[in-house]
Amino acid sequence: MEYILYEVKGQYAIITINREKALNALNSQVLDELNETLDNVDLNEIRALIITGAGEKSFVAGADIGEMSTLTKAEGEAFGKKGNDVFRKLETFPIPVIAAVNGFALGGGCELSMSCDIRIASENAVFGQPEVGLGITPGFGGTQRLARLIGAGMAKQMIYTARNIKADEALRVGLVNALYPMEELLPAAEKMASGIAKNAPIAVRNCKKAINDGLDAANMDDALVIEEKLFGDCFETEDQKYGMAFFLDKNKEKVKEAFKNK
Ligand code: DAK
Repeated sequence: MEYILYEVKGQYAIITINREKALNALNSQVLDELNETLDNVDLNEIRALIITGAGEKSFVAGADIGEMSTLTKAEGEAFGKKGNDVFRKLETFPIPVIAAVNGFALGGGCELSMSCDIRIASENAVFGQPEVGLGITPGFGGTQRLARLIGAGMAKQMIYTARNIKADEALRVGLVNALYPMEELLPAAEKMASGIAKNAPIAVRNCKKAINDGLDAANMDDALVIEEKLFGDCFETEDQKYGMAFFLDKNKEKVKEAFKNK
């Protein structure tokens, strides 16, 4: 692959958008390679993903403006669909995805980060949806995900004004969970990913699905039915049997031994 690096680190993996000369802007090839990378993640081994950008200046500075500048209406729609499909794949990916936002996250870059489960950022990060300044709407889910994440009022302000916000404001409005000096960002993401990977994998996956599907449900009653089903689904798994036996049994070593090869 030309623009995507994929590094497995035990039970988690790091995807790096590697197009530093163009501030990791998303052209069709980057989107295709990201899609293929996700298809090839070994879900029997990998329990969490991190997505970041190459270098120390930019996570992703948006969709590739050069490529978009000559698109026809039909091609624009196809490009939007390509991005939407891969971002939705990420959003509904069975395992948690952490965006380690290391600089500019503009347009499609902000949208990419919002398709991830968790966003943490470097102190030099800048977020924004500058599309209306370019004569277009956000096209990779920005109008929908930003409003859901930070509320309609602040999302509308960001999108209508096309004003970028700095990391501290992104933290204040809840667009990111935490800020780190650049050199501490990836280690923090890795610590979080390995912490997630230590927990019961079926339960973690079911939590992601319950939260996502519940947020899309028509009402709280439907949402709670989704949770009930995914809660029930955890029972009779080795993870559930082990987790509860380990808590209840005074002889922890015996429990570890009994479940060693399961
Ligand atoms: N696309 C292509 N190239 C980009 C780029 C981008 N988005 N952002 C930066 N680059 C390239 C620059 O052209 C430059 O290339 P060279 O001139 O060196 O060849 C190189 O990266 C370094 O950038 P700068 O020289 O501009 O660096 P500065 O530090 O001066 O400025 C910047 C950094 C991030 C403030 C600036 O590069 C910038 O404003 N970039 C554009 C940011 C932006 O507007 N991004 C949003 C793009 S719009 C849709 C589908 C998708 C979308 C919408 C609709 N449908 C089909 C419905 C998505 C839209 C977007 O994402």
